[in-house]
Amino acid sequence: MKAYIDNLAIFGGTPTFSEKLHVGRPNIGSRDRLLARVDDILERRWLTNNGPYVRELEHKISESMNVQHCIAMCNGTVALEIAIRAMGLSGEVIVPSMTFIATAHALQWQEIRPVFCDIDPKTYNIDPNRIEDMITPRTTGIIGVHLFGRPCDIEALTEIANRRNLKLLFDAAHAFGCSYKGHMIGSFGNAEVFSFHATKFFNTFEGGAIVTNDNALAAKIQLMKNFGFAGYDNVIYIGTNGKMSEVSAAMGLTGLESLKEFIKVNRRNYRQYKSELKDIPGIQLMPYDEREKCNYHYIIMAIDKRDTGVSRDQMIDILHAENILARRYFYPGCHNMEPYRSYFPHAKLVLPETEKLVRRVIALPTGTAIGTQEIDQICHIIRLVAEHGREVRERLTEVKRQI
Ligand code: T4K
Repeated sequence: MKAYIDNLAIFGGTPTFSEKLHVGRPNIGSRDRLLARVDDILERRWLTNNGPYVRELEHKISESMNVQHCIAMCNGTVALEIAIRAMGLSGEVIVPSMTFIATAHALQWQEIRPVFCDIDPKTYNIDPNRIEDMITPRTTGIIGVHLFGRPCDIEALTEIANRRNLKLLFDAAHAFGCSYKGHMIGSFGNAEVFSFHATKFFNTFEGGAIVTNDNALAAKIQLMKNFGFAGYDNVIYIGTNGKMSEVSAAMGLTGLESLKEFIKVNRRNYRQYKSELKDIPGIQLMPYDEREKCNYHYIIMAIDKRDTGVSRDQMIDILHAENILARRYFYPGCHNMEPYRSYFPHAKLVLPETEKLVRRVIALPTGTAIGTQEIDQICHIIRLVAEHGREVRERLTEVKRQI
């Protein structure tokens, strides 16, 4: 372990890790079970188009959430696009800017204007108290994002949506396996959308799903994800290709069998980070509500530069030099990226909390690819830097001057 800031890799020391530690290394279940399923697929010669593994995965997911319908998709972005279209959203839709760009793009792709709403700094989720100010005659819906797996204020959002006659969709990309007031995420709003991308705690290589209790909506989504085909040679609707392949479903079914283990490891990592980062001035770990079901997939640390002496970006540079590839999820916020930055140059004026948070947070490595020793070393570096923040900052300025 490094005892002095002189030993930090950014100042010429040897990096703590010889190989890069990533955020988002995939969780992989039993290889034997997966390969047996792949063998089955090849034997059957049924590779995609509503195959038996896709149907089994959909059934298992809807059952686990107590939801009527689960429609598996090729990825979370296409699932969002299809859900938005099937729900009939148009004009303007209110969304947080503190999210992955796909949430906004899924709207803009269909020429629907995302109207960015600020977040609650305590939850990092869309602030229900700010939504009504953003509603105009063109508003047709709200998309809540359960950011980092922590549910939005679903009750408040549902109340606003009902009262103002708006549709309500949840981007639940991060919230597979999480609950809200004892009910699994998946059964709220008009529909909820999951991502099963490789970097998510539960993955199908690429993949996603829409879940809903609305029979008519589910029927529409089924058509839309398969070009609008209602049978051979019979297209009755505009559609696209959103289908999940059998090999992805095989990965999903295999992952489901290890889901409890993945959560156990994530929870162990979270608790270790929580205990090792506690009482460091200016460092706050994003807490999970352990009374609910959580997947503990994201380890998010917020930095208050006034107390640590170093900024979030300086901390990132220091960690990267140690081969800890921490990420700035979701900097700089959708409203600061194209095309939104050009379309709505003044959006930041109504997003003060988002503007602050995107400059403060860091996602740290976790998952089954990270061990307790590695977390120990990561926390040690963070503590060393934060406790010598002023000196570190001065040295960084010196180094910059010399370049
Ligand atoms: N809504 C929200 C709120 C989302 O967060 C997302 C996706 C979506 C919607 C859309 O769902 P999808 O269409 O993606 O299903 C990643 C993911 O690509 C993206 O799925 C995810 N959110 C987002 C939060 O993270 P990047 O650009 O950060 O990924 P990338 O390629 O830098 O990978 C992250 C790290 O993971 C890398 O440092 C290396 C590691 N990695 C990655 C892959 C793909 C591996 O070790 N193995 C791998 O196979 O976006």
